Amino acid sequence: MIDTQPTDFKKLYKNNLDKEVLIDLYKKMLLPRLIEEKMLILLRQGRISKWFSGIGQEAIAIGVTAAMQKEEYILPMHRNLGVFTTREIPLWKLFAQWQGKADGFTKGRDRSFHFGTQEYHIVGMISHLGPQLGVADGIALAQKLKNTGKATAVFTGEGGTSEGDFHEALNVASVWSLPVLFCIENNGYGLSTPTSEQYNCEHLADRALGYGIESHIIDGNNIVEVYTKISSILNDMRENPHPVLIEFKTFRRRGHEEASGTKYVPDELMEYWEERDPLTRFEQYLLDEKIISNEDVEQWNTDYKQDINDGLDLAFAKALPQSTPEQELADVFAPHNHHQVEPETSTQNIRVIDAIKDGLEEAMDAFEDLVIMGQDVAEYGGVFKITEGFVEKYGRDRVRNTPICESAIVEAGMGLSIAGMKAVVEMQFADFVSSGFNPIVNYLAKSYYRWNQKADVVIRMPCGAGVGAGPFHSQTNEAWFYTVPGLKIVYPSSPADAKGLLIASIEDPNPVLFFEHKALYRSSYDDVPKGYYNIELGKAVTYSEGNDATVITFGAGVHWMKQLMEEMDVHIELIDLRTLVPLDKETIIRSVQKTGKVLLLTEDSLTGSVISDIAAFISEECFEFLDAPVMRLGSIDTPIPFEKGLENNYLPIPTLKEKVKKLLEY
Ligand SMILES: Cc1ncc(C[n+]2csc(CCOP(=O)(O)OP(=O)(O)O)c2C)c(N)n1
Repeated sequence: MIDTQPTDFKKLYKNNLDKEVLIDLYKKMLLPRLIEEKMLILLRQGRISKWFSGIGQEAIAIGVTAAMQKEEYILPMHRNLGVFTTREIPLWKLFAQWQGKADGFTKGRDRSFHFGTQEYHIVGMISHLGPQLGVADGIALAQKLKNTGKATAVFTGEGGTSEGDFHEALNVASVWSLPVLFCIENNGYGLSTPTSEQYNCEHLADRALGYGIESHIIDGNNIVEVYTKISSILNDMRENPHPVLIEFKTFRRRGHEEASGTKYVPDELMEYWEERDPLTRFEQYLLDEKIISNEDVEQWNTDYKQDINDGLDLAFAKALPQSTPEQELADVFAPHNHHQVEPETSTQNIRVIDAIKDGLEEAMDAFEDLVIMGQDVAEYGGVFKITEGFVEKYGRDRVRNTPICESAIVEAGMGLSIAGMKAVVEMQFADFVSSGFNPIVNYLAKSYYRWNQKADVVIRMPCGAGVGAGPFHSQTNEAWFYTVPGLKIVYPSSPADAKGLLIASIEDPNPVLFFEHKALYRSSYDDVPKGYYNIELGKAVTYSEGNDATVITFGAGVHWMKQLMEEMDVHIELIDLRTLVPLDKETIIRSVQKTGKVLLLTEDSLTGSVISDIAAFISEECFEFLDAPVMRLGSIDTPIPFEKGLENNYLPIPTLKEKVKKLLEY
């Protein structure tokens, strides 16, 4: 605990700031304090549902925000009301957000401070706390690449520092020298957990040493210290981009959220920090120094209370969202008009792997704001050599080796998108996406729906079995994402499709998981058009016309079926979905209505697979046209074994012919 000698205010607040600045800082702290006091009344009256109080911590959010430039991004937490008020967001708009009103920042789709606003350069948190630390890295990376001389500030509680995101984000910021101000508000408790059970070092700031970054401990209850020290640190960061870790010592004076109380906090501790209240103590100093008068204080209180009441009246009068499922669905993805670019007539006979490389190169040429990030993607060219030669052509700024930290890199991709750039993130193997799962399904997927912020990130996913690589290098895990609204899923089976679909995925401002089948990388050849062209997402392709049955599949399944059809004398309509989200429902319905029999084939374990869902859709939509039950074939429900024979038994290849016969004979 720090000793701030509250009696000697002159020493405590020693400064050479102008009088106007001191008054401004005081008023900036007064406003959120008064808002909070009002919120506590409303809460008791049952007029708002939840409140995470920052009373007693205001000096941090306000000191940092006041030291930042207006166009510099801040990523605050749930107790940082002062960030929003200092950026001068209209109060009614804030209140409308908290009440879930249509005119709030999220149109009633998310609560409290879970929103961002480009207008005010604020990017609010998601509930998971840690992910925004990596997002700040991405924003700072964009600033650095564009040479804007701007810093980015991101907040976390001391509890949030225990999350892996914290470690990953600090490490990346250090390795890449990103101008991120990491602000830890160490307020004594994470919900009910005291610091002694949260971490085991004296100061969290000490951790910076391990990351090779600068750090400072600042009295978070002293607005003058926060403002002056942060101002000078930021100036230094802007001139010479580098990350800095700040541990602000403070205390959470109210419950984690209002309803949960503070029973577990010893009285002496509460009293100690009450005496060190950042607002009343500073007020006393300003009064003692005759910088302000009691009349001033009274006047500002009256004015602000009036502003708050006016804002509340306005917000209460605002309408709740009136929406329909159609309108909500229309806001899951950022709008994107596909502009067809037809392929050139000249072609080259190349493999899937070459086509992906070619497509990536075309996109890098077309979008100068596109950055590729992944493990070993720079000089080494990635483990599959897809980006070989890219560093020489595009430079290391745009082709970035990353530490092994899938979460932080996905988050950094999100940050680049917030700052107006595009990102392609290469998972070394699709299996490793589990280490970056949280930001994909909770941040990227929900961003546009929550506050209309696009997540312009393509995640490349080298996937699939058939290469004898065992349980952790062979999965085809598209189903993990299929259930999450807000993600597009693309899964080509041929070189020409891979190139055109990859380019279309990069053009699309939405998050796209782009699956690349490893077994097809070097085995599937095609005449692939040269130059830039795209293939619209959500359009299946029908490989063969037939009346006997329909087989719907994607990825390696297309090749298994093509091979089988060469062996069997059958008239099957083979549909390659190519894109799972959006799904080409029209093509599916049209074909099943025509043939009356359908088999859905997947490489994934059958239970919970994407085709299981499509099977349900077909049953509902095409029931009257069916002459046989909708059939499914997938891998068995085990992990993917390593040994070739076992892997073969796992896959549906040995049983495919029987299944097709069964369907045809039904
Ligand atoms: C991943 C995740 N785990 C748990 C929670 C529940 N939770 C929300 S806030 C919180 C405590 C956070 O403590 P800290 O980071 O110190 O911030 P403070 O609330 O003290 O400001 C917890 C456990 C969560 N939101 N997300």
